[in-house]
Parts: sequence; C-alpha cells; structure tokens
Amino acid sequence: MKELNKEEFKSEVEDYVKVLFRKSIKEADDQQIFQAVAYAVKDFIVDQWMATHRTYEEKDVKTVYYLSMEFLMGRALGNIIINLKGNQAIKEAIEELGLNLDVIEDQEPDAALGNGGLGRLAACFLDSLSTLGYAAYGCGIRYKYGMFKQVIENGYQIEKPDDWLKYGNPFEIKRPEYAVEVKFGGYVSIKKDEETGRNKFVQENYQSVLAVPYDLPVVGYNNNVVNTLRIWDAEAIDTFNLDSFDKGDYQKAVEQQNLARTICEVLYPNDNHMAGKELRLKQQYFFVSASVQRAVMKYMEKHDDIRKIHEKVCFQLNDTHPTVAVAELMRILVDEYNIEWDEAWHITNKTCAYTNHTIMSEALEKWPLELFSRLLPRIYQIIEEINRRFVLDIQRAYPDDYGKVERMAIIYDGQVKMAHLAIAAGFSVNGVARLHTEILKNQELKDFYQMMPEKFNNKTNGITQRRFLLHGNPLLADFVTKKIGDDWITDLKHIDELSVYTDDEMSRKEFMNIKYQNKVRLAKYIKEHNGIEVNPRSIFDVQVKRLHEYKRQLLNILHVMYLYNELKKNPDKEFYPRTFIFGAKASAGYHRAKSIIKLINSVADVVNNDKSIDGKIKVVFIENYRVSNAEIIFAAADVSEQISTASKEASGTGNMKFMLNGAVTLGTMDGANVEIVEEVGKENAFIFGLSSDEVIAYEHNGQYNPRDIYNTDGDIRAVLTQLVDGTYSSNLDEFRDIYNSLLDGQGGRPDMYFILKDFRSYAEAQERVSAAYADTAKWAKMAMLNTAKCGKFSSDRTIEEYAQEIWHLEKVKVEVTTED
Ligand code: CBF
Repeated sequence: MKELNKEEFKSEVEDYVKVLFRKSIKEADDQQIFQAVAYAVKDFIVDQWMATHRTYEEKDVKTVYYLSMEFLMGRALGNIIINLKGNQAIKEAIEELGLNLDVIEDQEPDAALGNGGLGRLAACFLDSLSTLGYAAYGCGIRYKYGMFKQVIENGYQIEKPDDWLKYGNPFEIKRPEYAVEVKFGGYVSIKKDEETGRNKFVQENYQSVLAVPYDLPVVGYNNNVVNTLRIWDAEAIDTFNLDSFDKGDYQKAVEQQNLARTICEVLYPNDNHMAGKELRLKQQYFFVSASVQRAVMKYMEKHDDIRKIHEKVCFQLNDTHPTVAVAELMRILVDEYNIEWDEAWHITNKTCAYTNHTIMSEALEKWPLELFSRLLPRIYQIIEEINRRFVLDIQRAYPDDYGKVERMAIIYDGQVKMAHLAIAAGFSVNGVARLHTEILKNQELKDFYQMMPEKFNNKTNGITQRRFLLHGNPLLADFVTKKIGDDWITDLKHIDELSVYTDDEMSRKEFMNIKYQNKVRLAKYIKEHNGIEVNPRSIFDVQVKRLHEYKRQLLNILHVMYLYNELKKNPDKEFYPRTFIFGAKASAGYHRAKSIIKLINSVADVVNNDKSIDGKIKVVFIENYRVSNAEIIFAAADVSEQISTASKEASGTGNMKFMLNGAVTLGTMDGANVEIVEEVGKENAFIFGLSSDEVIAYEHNGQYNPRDIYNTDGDIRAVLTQLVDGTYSSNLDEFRDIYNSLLDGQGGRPDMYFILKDFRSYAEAQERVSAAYADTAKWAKMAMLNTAKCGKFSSDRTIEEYAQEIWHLEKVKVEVTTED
C-alpha cells in the first residue's frame, strides 16, 4: 500500500488553496479549505485508480456493472481517508496547518443521490467491492439536485432543493471521451442493410441527448484498489451547427436542448413507490442505455467475439428501475451486431441478473404501453417480441392453466411489467433477506418460482463496518480494536471475539461509557439543531428511516401518546426516562406521511413542554436525516426501532447499523430482523407483533377489524380520540386523515398496517425494554452482544456471496508501479 507523506500532503493543500482560490490557508474559508484538502487527497489516490484499471485490463477480469438509479454515498472525504488508513497522518498534517479535520469534513455536502435503503445499499456494496478487490462499476445518474433537504417549519416538512454541486465536486472527473448518444421517440422503420442484405430496424426522427460520464473514485480499504462510480450527465447534441440544419429542424433542436436540460435535473424522492412519470422512464433509459453501450464498447476494445460478453461482463439490476437494460442489450446485439434473436436472447440471459427489493405492490413498476412505445419505440418492439415468446413458453409449460399468462405475461392489461421482464430475462433473481426471498418464492412471485426455480436465490443485505463503525463511531472502533485487534475492519466475523468480554464487568463499563459519550455527542447535536435539551442518561430510543406507513412511525408516536397519558394519570409511576428520537423524510406528495411528521412534532411540542412530567419523556424529530448525521445517531442509540408490519420490510439495513453500534432491536419478525435475532439470540432483542404468516393470512381472509380493538380497549380509544379532540392541534381536522386511516380506511382496508392489532404487544415489549435497561449489567451485556454478533451483516459477506454465486468474479491484487 502506497504510504502517505505528511510534508508532501501539507504543501499540496497549500498549493491547491493558492491555485484554486488565489489565497493562503489563513485567508481561505472553510469550504475552500475542504476543496483544497479533497483535491490533495484525490491527487494521492489517482495513481491507485489508474493502477487498478491497468491491472484489470492486464488480467482481463470479469466486471460487474451495478446498474442503479440511486447511490446514496454520503460524504466522501472522511471515508476515503479512513480507507487509505491515512487518518493519523492526514489529521496530523491538517493540525500542523492549523486546521481541524472534523470542521473540514463537515463542509462537504452529502452526495444524496438516493432515497433510502436501496441507494445506501448500493453505496455499501461499492465500498465492499473495492475492499474485496473485485472489478466493478457503479452506474447511475448525476442528478443536479439530489434528495431534497428537509426543513421543519411549524412542525411541517418543507422540501428545499439539494444543490449539492454548487461549489463543484472535487472528487469527480468528467470523461467526455466516453460520451455516447441516447435516442428517444420517433419511429422504427425497416431498411435493407447494404453489407448483409438483411432487414434492419432503424429508429428515425428521434430526439437524442449526449450522455457524458463523470467518474468518482471508490477507494478500497488499505489495498490500492480504486473502483469507479460512473454517473451520467446529459448534454445537448449540437444540432444547431449541423449542415442539414434547416427551418424544420429548429423546433427539434430546441426540444433536444430541453430534453438534455431536464433529464438529470432531479432525483424522484419516492421510496418504495412508483410515481409513473414520463421523465422517470426517460431517466431510466438514459443511464441504462449509456452504461450498456459503453460496457459493450469497452468489452469489444479487447475482445473480438460479442457472443462471449457474458464471460467478462455482468449487469446487476438494482430493482426493476434499470430493467430496460435487458432490451437495450438485445437491441445492441440484434440491431448493431446482427446476432440472431435466439442467440442474442441466450447471451442476454447469461449477462443480466435482477435483485428484488420490495413486495410493496405500489413499488412494482408497470408502464402504460402508450407511454412506453412512444418514448422507446424500438425497445418496445423488442419487449413485445420477448413477451410473445415468453407467453408461448408459459403456455407450453402450463397448457391448462389460463391464469398463468394473465399473472406472468410481461405485457398485459395495457402495461409493461418490469419485474416480469427482469425475471424472464435474467439468470438470477434474488431477494435481500431470507424471509423476503421466501415470500417472493411462495407468494408474490410464486408462479415464476414454479416455472424457473433455479433462478431464485437469497442474498441477505449487509452494511459496511468501515463507514458505520470505523468512521462513525471512533470510540467504539478503538475499543473493539484494543480488545480483539483490527481484523474486523476487513472481516467482520472477527467481531464475535468480543463476546468473551461481555462477562467482564470492566469491559462492560467501558462499553457503556463509550455509549454515554456518543449520547452526549448526539445530545449536543440535538441542542444545536432542535434547541431541545435531552438527558444523555435517559434511554435513547431511535427510529430513523424513510417515512412510510408500513414502517409504522405512527405506532411509535401513538405509543408515546399512550405513555404520556399513563404518566399524567399516575405521576409517581416508576418510569425510566426516555428520549424518543425520530428522523425521516417523506416523499413530497405523500400526504399522510407528511401528516405523521407533523403529528410527531406536535406531540413533541406538548410533551417536551409539560413540566408536570419532569422531563421523563422527550420527543425529538431530527431534521434532514441523511447519511452524515446517521453516523452520529446510530452510535448513540440504545434501542433500535424496527417495527414494520411483518412481511412488508424486505430487509432493512438500518437495523444492522444500530446492531453494529450496540443498540438492542425492538422489532417485529420482519426482513433481516429475523436473522438479527437468530444471530444475537431472542433473549437479546425485544420482539413483538404479528408474524408475516399471520399478516398475510389476515390480508387474505379480511377478518381483522380495528373497530373491535377501538371499542374494547379504553387506552387505545383515548389515544385515538386525542388525534381529533384538540389535544395536539387546535385544528381538529389536522390529524383526521390519520384517525380515519386507522378506523375507516377511506375506501381501502382500515388499519391496513395492523397498528392497533400490534399496539398492546408493542407496549408490552416496551415495558420489557424499560425493565431490562434498569438492570445496568444486563443491558450492557445485551448491547455488547449485539455488537459482537453482527459479523454476518457486513456488506463484505453479502458481496462475497454475489461475487461467488452470481457474478463469478475473481479477486484482483493491485500494485502501484512507477508507471502509474
Ligand atoms: O434492499 C435494500 C433496501 O431496499 C428498500 O429500501 C427499498 O427501497 N426497496 C427496502 O425497503 C429495504 O427493506 C431494503 O433493505
């Protein structure tokens, strides 16, 4: 591993401040210092970046292209420094320059090119791919505006644009030499090919944009490997200057300019929900076409047989969003390389693999035929042909079952069903936690599993311990290293060696003292950002994730309302002080989710200001939850709220980040919680609620009626009544929709997320939490065991499984030579 020279680094920082801003270190502001430090770090890694790509080419290794609409990377600087193992040297260099690394890191905007779990998973995967030494490209979109900034005004969420590129991104490199054209619209005509004499499909009268890549480095841990996150931007093709430019083309040229301007403008802020917008489909085809075209070109630079592309290239489809990749590859093979359909189809089958991240029906992408065929006429033709053949296969396999075609066809009911296309075309279909994969196989995708069982497999999600422990929680990271050495940084299984220390009182005390210091750090953040004083000796009970009804932040806040009522009724009740911490963004158009945010803030207002309860309950809503503040929050949590309706959360990854940081799970048997409990033991978690089988059974038999609970449980009725009686808002209609959703369902099923059904069991689990926390030694052991038993949940383990079982990649060692 190349060594970082402190003196050289210092003078680079000074030079960059001068060259970029014509200033000395003393004159430059914090943002300018950040830029200069980032450029100096980039200088240092660029040799490794070049060496990595040289090595891949020399060894001609297979590459995975991770196609994803979202990469929720967070800040780069701190993470790169950690992975370079340069923390100490850089810190010293910075201090010797009279600067502070924490302040510098804080200047960097989060690269928030994603919504939640799916985008953050992609970022963790890239970190692991580099650390493990696998050749990979992350391929996505360079959104001009990332995930909106959330501001809370009078308790309401307000969305502000995230202008993350305002000061430029010092880590990116524009690569105009790899730009490709992407075509939209027009029509397809058949022409005779001069060379082959065969008919050719040609897209005409289309609009097009130039896809221009920007490369970002993804630095592996202490191994010289730097992979690339390639994000595409759109530029107008310079039609105004074409010779053929005439009056008729003027309109088209303007339209093309507009198309280029809008396509990468903004990330759609929908998590687990499809908005069905035309621009979104344009975004999907834009980055997929550019990535696939470029991957094929790169492959053909070094190989002469396109038929063998699957030996060197794999496209992993991160959910259905990039599924048009299947048809785009078919287009390139059939139209550009004149491969016969059957052969092209086999090549495509061997090159594409699909990950499913949700069973939520509203998230499954289905595009109206009219829109799809108008926007992507040639791609649509190809999908029609794929569908025609697939339907014949279904009919051959199930000649007497007419329902199969209805349930499985790719094109049906005037819609193109992207999940069906991905399953039909890919060689692998995986879920993201064991329970989720079983639900896919036995419920949601049952027909597909019956027909193609060999394609289905599970890859339980994971997270990178380098960002979420080594970087986010340095005190705990040092403690772990002191106890067991530092192998855990690249092989998290080793963290289990901490288990023996859970019986040692001194170690437990040290562990809890670190937790306390992290709670003080978070309390300070809360004071600065929310103006709320919280007691770091109280239980920090945390739910941070996207706001969605199925994640049931509503259950959490209704329970807070119930606890508050109990305390008011009985002020002398023994009660361990609690701080309930929330952080969540709601999609801009998701009204109920936004009302739930307002409810949390309204409850916070009442409870936090009620002197009679003596600060025993505090409620805090952390504004603008994102990767950078998440690191501080996980480190400080005692209780990890993972309370989704069983069967709905495909995996969850926040649950793993909390566990790594020694928080105890309070959760349902959903997603990866099931495997967390399996690892840590059910005595070291607080489990409650309906099982996924019970939820699914109720959904089928319709026998759940929340009114029965409302009518028989006075405490629940009191809490619900307070939603509409002015306790939390003088506007009696403020929370009426929430109230109705629980009892009337407004046309849908009332309480479709089983909040009232699970309420008592949740409240009882919460009582167990309080009792356990009061027993200091017991709690310390539980918390520490959570850290010790989280080895399975490293994204390194997940990526190893993808690499061995799906992608079939070989590991590469990179040496930096004088050539680089
Ligand atoms: O697999 C990663 C995550 O993806 C989601 O966030 C998604 O957007 N589909 C799921 O909701 C999570 O359960 C899952 O962990």
